[in-house]
Amino acid sequence: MAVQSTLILIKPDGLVKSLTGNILSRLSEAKLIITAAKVVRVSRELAEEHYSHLKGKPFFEELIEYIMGEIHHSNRVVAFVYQGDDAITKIRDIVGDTNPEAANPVSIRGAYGRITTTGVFENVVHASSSPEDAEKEIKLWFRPDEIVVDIYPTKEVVLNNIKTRVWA
Ligand code: IDP
Ligand code: MG
Repeated sequence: MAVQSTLILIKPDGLVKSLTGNILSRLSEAKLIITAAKVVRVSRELAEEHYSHLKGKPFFEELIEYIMGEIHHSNRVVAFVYQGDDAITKIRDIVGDTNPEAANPVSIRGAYGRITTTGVFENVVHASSSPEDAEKEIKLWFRPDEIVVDIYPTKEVVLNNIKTRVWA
C-alpha cells in the first residue's frame, strides 16, 4: 500500500442538487484525511487545462461549459485533496464509473449522475484516476500553501517583494 493524494471536485450539478453533504458522507467511508478544501470559480483556462487530455473529443466544448457551470448557472466547484493509503483507487471505487448509467447504482455517480439529451455525462464529481493525473490536477487547482501537508516539491519565488512558495 502506498500513501497517495487525490483531487476531488464536486461539479456544478452536484452543487445545484445540494449533494455536497451526501457526497462527503460517502467519501468518508474511505477513511482518508482531507488535506485541502476550497470553493473555486472555474475559468475557461482552468477548465481546458483540467480536461486537456480530452481536447478533440466531440463532447469537449460541452464538457468545458459543464465544468464552468454554464449549464447549471452556477460558476463554481468545490475542490478537495484527500490523502491516505491507496487513496486514488479507494475514492474511484466510491465515485463509480465515468458513465453514470454504467456505474454501480450504489456509487456516487450511479446514484446521482445522469446523461443529458445532448450526451454529456453529468456525473456529479471528479476524482483523479492515477498518481500522474493526481499530481497534475492537485498542482493545477491548489497552491502549495493551501494544502496542510507537503506532497510535491516546491520552490520559493519573490512576487511584488513578497516571498511565496510555488510548485517547483
Ligand atoms: P473520469 O471523470 O471518470 O476520469 P474522463 O475520461 O477523464 O473520466 O472524462 C472526464 C469527464 O468527461 C467525465 O467525468 C465526463 O463528465 C465527461 N465524459 C467522458 N467521456 C464522455 C463521453 O463519452 N460522453 C460524454 N461525456 C464524457
Ligand atoms: Mg479522468
